Amino acid sequence: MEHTRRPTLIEYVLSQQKAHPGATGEFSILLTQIALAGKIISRELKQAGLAGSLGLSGETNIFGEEVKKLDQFANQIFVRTLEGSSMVCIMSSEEMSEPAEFECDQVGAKYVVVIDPLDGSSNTDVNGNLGSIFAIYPKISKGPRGSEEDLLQPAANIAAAGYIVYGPGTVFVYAADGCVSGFTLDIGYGEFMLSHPDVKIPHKGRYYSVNESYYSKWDRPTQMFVDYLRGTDSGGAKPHSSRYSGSLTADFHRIMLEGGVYLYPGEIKDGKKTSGKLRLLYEAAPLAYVVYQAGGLASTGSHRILEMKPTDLHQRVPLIIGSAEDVIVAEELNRKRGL
Ligand code: FBP
Repeated sequence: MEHTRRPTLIEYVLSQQKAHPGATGEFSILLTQIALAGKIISRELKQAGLAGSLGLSGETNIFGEEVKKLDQFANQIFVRTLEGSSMVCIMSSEEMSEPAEFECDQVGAKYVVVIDPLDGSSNTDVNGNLGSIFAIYPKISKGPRGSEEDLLQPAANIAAAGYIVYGPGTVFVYAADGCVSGFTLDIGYGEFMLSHPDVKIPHKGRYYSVNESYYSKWDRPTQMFVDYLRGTDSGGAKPHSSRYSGSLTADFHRIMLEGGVYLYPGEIKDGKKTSGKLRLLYEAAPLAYVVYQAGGLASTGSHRILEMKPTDLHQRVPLIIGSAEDVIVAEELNRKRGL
């Protein structure tokens, strides 16, 4: 009897690379380096309660947020792993106020990476789902060194993007060349094995993920959209079911597989609408690229995330992301209410 087995991540990436005759393999190595960081973080999370890595680090970041030990650990692992790849000239992280530049010579590092090393910080100490989010851009600036110009590119320029979910299992999902594929970590092999080939998000969804405790602070179109999702104002359409885990990555993964919409809207403060909590570069743009490759959409309500040109490394944006039909309902409500 012939024993077949699933391809590993590197085998799959190399098979996809055949579609690019000029490819040098650097991109494949970089993707597997990011997966390596995910394996190291996954192992640390699984024993964090025993290893003393739960709780606060005692430090505060430039946004005045208290930094968790695991946030710091995850960030350090990504910095070290990306530097070690010698494929990256500059990287930026949600956990770092300034980008990190890596030694690179004339010919070397032609990639730029942005990351949210550990998403879902409120879940770290309660064994809740967590995630990492990444995007890889080509270097566009002249000269050997990377610059802010390389980091502030629109998501449409992304070469590949993805996320890692740390839940009951650890799943690595990446999008490139119009295809989204998922790999589950086989802890026996220590390898990510293909488990979700060619993911396509359902056009219309079953679930919605939003922190409804902010309802009173939202503008009218946002409230009307959530009323529609709840079925209280959907003209009899079957309501979506509410799921909010505290981790964008975990909620997004469910929506990618089963359809629906995640939103983190802005709030009305002093008559003005804020930009919400999520970062364009590290959260919204990478996931917008992934959902788009799978047939979904990502919007601020009035602008498509993929077309947005970032103006600041830590810029925040309202986010509505998921099944195309659901996102379009939200955009239409915004358009109708003239916002
Ligand atoms: P972090 O990257 O700091 O974790 O922030 C993002 C996030 O944790 C999302 O994963 C999650 O959906 C949301 O914020 C939860 O925010 P809130 O507690 O305001 O609902």
